[in-house]
Amino acid sequence: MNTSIIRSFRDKLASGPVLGPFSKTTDPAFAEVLARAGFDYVIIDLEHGPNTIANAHNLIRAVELGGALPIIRTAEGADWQIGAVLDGGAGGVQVPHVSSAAAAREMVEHAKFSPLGGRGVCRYVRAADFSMQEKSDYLQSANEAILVVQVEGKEGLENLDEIMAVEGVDIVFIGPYDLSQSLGVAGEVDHPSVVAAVEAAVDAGRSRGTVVGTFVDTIEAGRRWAERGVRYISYAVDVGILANASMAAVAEFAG
Ligand code: 3PY
Ligand code: MG
Repeated sequence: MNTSIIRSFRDKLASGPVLGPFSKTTDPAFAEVLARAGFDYVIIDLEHGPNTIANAHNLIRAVELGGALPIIRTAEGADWQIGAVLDGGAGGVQVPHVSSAAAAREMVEHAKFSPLGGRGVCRYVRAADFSMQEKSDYLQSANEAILVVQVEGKEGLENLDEIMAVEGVDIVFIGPYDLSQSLGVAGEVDHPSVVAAVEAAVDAGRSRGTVVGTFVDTIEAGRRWAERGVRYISYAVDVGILANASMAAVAEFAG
C-alpha cells in the first residue's frame, strides 16, 4: 500500500474532480499504461472481467508504478475479497450493489481495522511490506485506503441519505447501468429518470459533504457531471478505449 499516492489522491478529491477508467485486462502492462497516461486512479474490476486476486496483486503494483491510485472493484457478494485486495496493497476498494446503511456499515467492517472496523489482521502481506513495516504504523495507515460504495438500485436510492451518513465511506458511486435496469430503462443511462437520480445524489452529497461518483462512457458526459458536482468520475473501460481507438484507426486508414 502506497500511502503517499493515497494522500495525494485524497487531496485532489477534496476539490475534485478525479478521473479514472475501469480495467478488465489481465496484463500489468495495460494497467501501467493507464496509470502513466495520467489518470488519477485505475479500477481493477473483479465484478466483471477475468481477473483473480493473484493477478490483481500484480495489477496493483503496476498501477502504483505508474503513479496512480489502484482501486479494486470486488465481485458482488464476495466481501472476503475486500481484505484480500487491501492485503495486496490496494489503495482503495469499490463495492458494488450496496443498498442500505447496514450493508455499507458491513463493508466498513471488512475494509477497516479497529477502531473503525474489524478487518482481519495480518502483517505478513504486501500492504505491510511483508512485515517490514512497524505494526502500529501499518494498522493506522491502512485505514487511509479509500472505500467506495456503489448505489445502483431503487432500494439504494431510497436509503441514500443513510448510506452517505455511514462513517468510513469516502465516496458514494452511482452505477448508471445497473440503476437504469432497476428503474425499468435498462441501458438508457441518459434517460431522464437515471439523470435525475444522479443529480439528486449529487445534491444530497453536497448538503452532507459526501463525495459522489459516477460512470460515464464519454469524456463529454464526464465533463458535464464534473460541472454538476460529481467529484469521482469513472471514465469508460480499458478494452472499450482500445476498441474505440482501433476502430477509429481502421476507419481513418480506409479514408
Ligand atoms: C454501473 O453503471 O452499473 C456500474 O457499475 C459502473 O459501470
Ligand atoms: Mg453496476
